[in-house]
Amino acid sequence: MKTDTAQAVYLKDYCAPDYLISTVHLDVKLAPAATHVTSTLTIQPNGNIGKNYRPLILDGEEIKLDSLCLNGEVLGSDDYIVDENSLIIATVPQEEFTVEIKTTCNPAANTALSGLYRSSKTYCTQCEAEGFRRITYFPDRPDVLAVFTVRIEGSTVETPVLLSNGNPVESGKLNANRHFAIWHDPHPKPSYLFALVAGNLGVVSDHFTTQSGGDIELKIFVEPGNEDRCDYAMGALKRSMKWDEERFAREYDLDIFMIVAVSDFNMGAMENKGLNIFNDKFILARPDTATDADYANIESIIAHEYFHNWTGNRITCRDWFQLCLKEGLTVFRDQEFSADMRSRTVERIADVKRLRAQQFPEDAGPLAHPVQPESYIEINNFYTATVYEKGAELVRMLLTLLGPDTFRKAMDLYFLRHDGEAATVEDFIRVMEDAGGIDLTQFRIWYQQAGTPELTVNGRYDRHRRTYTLAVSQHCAPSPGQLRKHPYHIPLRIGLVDKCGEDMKLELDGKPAGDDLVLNIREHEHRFCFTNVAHRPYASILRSFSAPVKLTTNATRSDLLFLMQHDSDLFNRWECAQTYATRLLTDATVSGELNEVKSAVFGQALGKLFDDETLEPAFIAQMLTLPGESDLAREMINNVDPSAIYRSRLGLRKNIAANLKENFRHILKTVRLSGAYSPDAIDAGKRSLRNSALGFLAVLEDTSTLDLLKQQYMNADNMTDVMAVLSILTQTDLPLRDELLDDFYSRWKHDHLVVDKWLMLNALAPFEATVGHVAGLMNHPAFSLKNLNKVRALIGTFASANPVAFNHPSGAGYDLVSDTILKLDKINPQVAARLTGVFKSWRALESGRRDKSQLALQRLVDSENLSRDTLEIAVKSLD
Ligand code: 0A1
Ligand code: ZN
Repeated sequence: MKTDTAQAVYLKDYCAPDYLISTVHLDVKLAPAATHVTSTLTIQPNGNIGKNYRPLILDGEEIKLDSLCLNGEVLGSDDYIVDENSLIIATVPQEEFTVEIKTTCNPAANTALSGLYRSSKTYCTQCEAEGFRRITYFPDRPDVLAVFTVRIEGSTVETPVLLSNGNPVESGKLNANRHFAIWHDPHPKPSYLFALVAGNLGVVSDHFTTQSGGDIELKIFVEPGNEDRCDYAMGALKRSMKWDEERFAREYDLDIFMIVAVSDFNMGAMENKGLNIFNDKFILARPDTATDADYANIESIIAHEYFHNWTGNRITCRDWFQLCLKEGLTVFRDQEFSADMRSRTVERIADVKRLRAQQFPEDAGPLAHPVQPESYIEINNFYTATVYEKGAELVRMLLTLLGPDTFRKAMDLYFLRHDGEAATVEDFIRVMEDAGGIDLTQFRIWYQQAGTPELTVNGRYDRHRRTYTLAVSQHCAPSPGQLRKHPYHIPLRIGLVDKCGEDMKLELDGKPAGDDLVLNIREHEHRFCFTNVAHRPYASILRSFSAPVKLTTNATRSDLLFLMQHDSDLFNRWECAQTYATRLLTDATVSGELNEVKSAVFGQALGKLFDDETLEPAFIAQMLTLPGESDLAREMINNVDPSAIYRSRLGLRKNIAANLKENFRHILKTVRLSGAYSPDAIDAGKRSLRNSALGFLAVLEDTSTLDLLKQQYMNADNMTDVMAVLSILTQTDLPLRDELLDDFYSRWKHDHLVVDKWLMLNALAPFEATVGHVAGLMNHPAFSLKNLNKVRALIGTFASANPVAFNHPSGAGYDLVSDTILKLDKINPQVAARLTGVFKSWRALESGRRDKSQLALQRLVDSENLSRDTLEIAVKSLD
């Protein structure tokens, strides 16, 4: 294998650092092509090294060493070795000593966006996971925690704002239009949490009073002119701060909390201590430029980064194999926050949809890896849905197993025991065991085994004995490097619903068991016998999706239709609708024919929901959303023909639209929004229901609906309703589609975030001709390969959200994407590698497309000088 030459890093090889750093003084003199950095480190040997004397090895990459002093003495070139990746000083004192390192880096040439780079004219940094070594030589590993003091010097014209972590200490003017600022962060932190920002930025300020009375300054920095788009982000930040105090008793711990929004960023955002840096699409919002979904993302990503202050920063990771310790836990926390701010059920549905769309295919394909991997080649490739989303599900299962009160006590203990430390997943589990008084030995398997467990649950009612028996079995298919799997400890939440739709009082083997029960599944097979069951119940299995498994049950279609109406667990009502539709659509895709009767019955069941006034509009909108094409492809397992799936799904939408058109018209008349636009969850839910109704009516393509679409586009006072019209039209080839898309572009071509939406809309048209159209757009002035948000909007959307066009039978879609990857790899390997992940399900395709996607991947592997990042993903995908 070609990656054999690249060194893998193994969890089992972890060794504590030889040297610790207590303080870092950084002096950064900014200039675009030559920024000078002086780093003064106070260093101590870690423990008694004794006779096994160790050299001091510092990481460094793409920087030039200018000079080196040890305890004030200049070192000559014989005293150290510098190579591409490190600086080694062979002999250092065995008591505390200082090292002063002078280096130069080139932010203007840094297109990888790791280390110090420029976004427009703003200097900014990204140090997770291993970017700090591109700024200065340092032990760039998360278990070396130091107190940082940073002096930044720059031009008063280009960089009037100079920011770093912690609290401001001093600032002042210098000669020749230069000035400086000094920042001090009292909390010891690993280098990956270092940040520096300098530029000409506008600022929006506010403050927050903590529960203990501390006054915290809050600041959001943006490009001048964008200050009017920060209100929602600021509100979200304050809500996050309050929530973490109320829910987890976590207070903020510096005098100031800052967010900077930049338009060039590898990921969504970064939790640098006291100075979060964001991709600006997750900060900037105004009703006319951002959709409800954008607002919801902003709220949850602000919360996520803020929550990292405790889960990630105060308690950090010992090494990168512990990534899920901070990420899984923090995703869990942001999900809980969103559930409290919005509708718990709708949030849960969104979380599970995301898990299934992003993590399940990862777990089922060649890139499958455990939540805690055992090895990696490039750590940046391990910021995955498995670590984040499945990692969050594992924390949620612990909450289910411990119960809310005990879980909270366990979290208190975690903060108490590990504050200020670089901790491990094992530390976290041990805390859960100690506080919960339970044995989680078997539960640990969730962290170690890749793959999605398949759970089969079959219920059988015995009328004579009045018993209901659930036979439960679990199985997990082999994944790369793991052929045999141990059984998991699965918390299975269930209820039995009676014929009136009420939860039955459960009796398990003659003993009362409540009405909502968590069964502990630990073996390959189990049998649970419910006694004294008056009639055949409707089994509601895996309530609230209590474990990240693939569930198969023997529920009949009429069971599903009944539970869709009556289950007290709203998540499962949605799940039953999804299961019904999935069965219908996979059958239709295989047979080439949609069962009209079953479709009509399903439509009627959906129609009944409109009469239930207890249901929130946002929930009904979710019920109306059919499983996506990729969801269906995943269910079909192999021989997947994306065009056939698309046709069956459209067929069912047409059937439902025809059967429910009066209901949909009624929704448009009666579900009304009054007053000015508000992004709150209730109004957003109403808009999503209205737009879902409009979407169904649109597949009928009658002139009255086209008029409605045009009217809504023209009259809308918000981007949600505008985007809804355009997204609906994107699914058609009506002339109105091009007319409105052209109008949209000419209205918004000055606004880079809205232009991204236009690129996405263009990438989504589910027609084979879209391949050529997307290729053409790569030459449009709106597109640039150097701007990652543009690449993600056009090429990322095309490859991950348009199965029909990406999987063009000729292979043209694959070639377009692999050509782009090759070009992007030279600019930004991290993002190129991420894009390569779109090929992960190639093996499931029908043979023609399978061969062509394999060729596209092979072309990547065979190309000269591919980065380590992209090579790792491409090679593993082919394995
Ligand atoms: N820790 C951030 C995500 C992040 C990860 C890696 C990055 O660069 C390689 C940047 C950001 C978070 O979880 O939000
Ligand atoms: Zn995170």
